[in-house]
Amino acid sequence: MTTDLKAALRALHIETPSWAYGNSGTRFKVFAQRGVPRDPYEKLADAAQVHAHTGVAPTVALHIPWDKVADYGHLAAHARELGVGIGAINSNVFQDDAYMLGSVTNPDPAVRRKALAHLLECVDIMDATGSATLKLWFSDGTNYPGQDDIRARQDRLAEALSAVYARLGEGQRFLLEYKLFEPAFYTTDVPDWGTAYAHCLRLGPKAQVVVDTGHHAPGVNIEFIVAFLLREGKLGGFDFNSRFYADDDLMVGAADPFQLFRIMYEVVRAGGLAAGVAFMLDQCHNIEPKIPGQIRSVMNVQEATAKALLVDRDALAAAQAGGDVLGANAVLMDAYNTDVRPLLAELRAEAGLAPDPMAAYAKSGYFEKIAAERVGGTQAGWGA
Ligand code: RM4
Ligand code: MN
Repeated sequence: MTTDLKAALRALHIETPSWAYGNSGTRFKVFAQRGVPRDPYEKLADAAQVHAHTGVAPTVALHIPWDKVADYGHLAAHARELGVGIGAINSNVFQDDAYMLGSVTNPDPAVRRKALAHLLECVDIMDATGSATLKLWFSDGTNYPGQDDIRARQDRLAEALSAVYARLGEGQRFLLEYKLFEPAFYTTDVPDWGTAYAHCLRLGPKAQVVVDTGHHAPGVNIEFIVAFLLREGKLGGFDFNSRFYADDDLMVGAADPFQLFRIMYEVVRAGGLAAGVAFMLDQCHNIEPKIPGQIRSVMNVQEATAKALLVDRDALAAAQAGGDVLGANAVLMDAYNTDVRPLLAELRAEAGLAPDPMAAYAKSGYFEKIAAERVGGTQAGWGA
């Protein structure tokens, strides 16, 4: 194996979300699991385990207010002691009663001011934690035709985004996330990548689009979106997860590892591994254990990336230029069908890690320790 391939895999960093470690569920039931963190400090300790065993998950995304603490500088210092750093700050303007008719696009200016104040508070938290990335997802939209003025809501959105943009400091950026529906069912104010892209384009280089892989209609070609946004310098990052139906938030690479490979190939093709693209997970482990769920997800992204890096680009270009449809397809499939697990095991061994992170975690005794220690108190959840 070439040293370039290994260097690229070593440089791949996958960010895990604090909310993956807490209890989550569906609107029918949230099942409590043993050993689940009771506060953001314990979530960071769990995330540090994922990094300790995989070696490629050095940052953790926070969600505010789920991860509200009195002193964010202290939380960031705690993360550093555990060997991890604070990644993206995720804003939350979807769980307050005031937001029933929207947050930044609400017809009531007082609600819009409240939502904007929260977004600006998230930038303060970036300053305090050293985070460079703000993630914006708006549940805003309408349920019935005529409910509100579609165009006016875009004006309100643009106004809020430009206020947040103006507040960003040196080296900070925001990522605007789109989602086709849910919780709004008639119109969504940021329903697709085109809407997110248009708003970001107007604002400038500190505004980029984030692609949550679960936020598309069935059948949408996500790798096309990725290729397009990368070409325009507007792909800020991913929220990785997988879906069978809608926004399922299952483990990335579980539903469709081939799609993940095709996405990662476009990233590799565009030099996106070294272009500041954030590779984040946005998942909820409802029935599976959480820390192993994150470890498995990180490994799935690594495997897809390794396969994407294995694509023989020269052979592919030659087949494409010669109009060799089946030959070109075979080049991609050869890479996809390669078993990269031995290569990744070797890479881990070279880094002083156990070759199988799942087994190493199971053997570590960490789960038994947290299950015994974390009794009493309120387990963290996703706040719904
Ligand atoms: C949303 C969106 C956001 C995530 C929340 C929990 O659907 O994907 O990225 O923060 O869910
Ligand atoms: Mn997301």
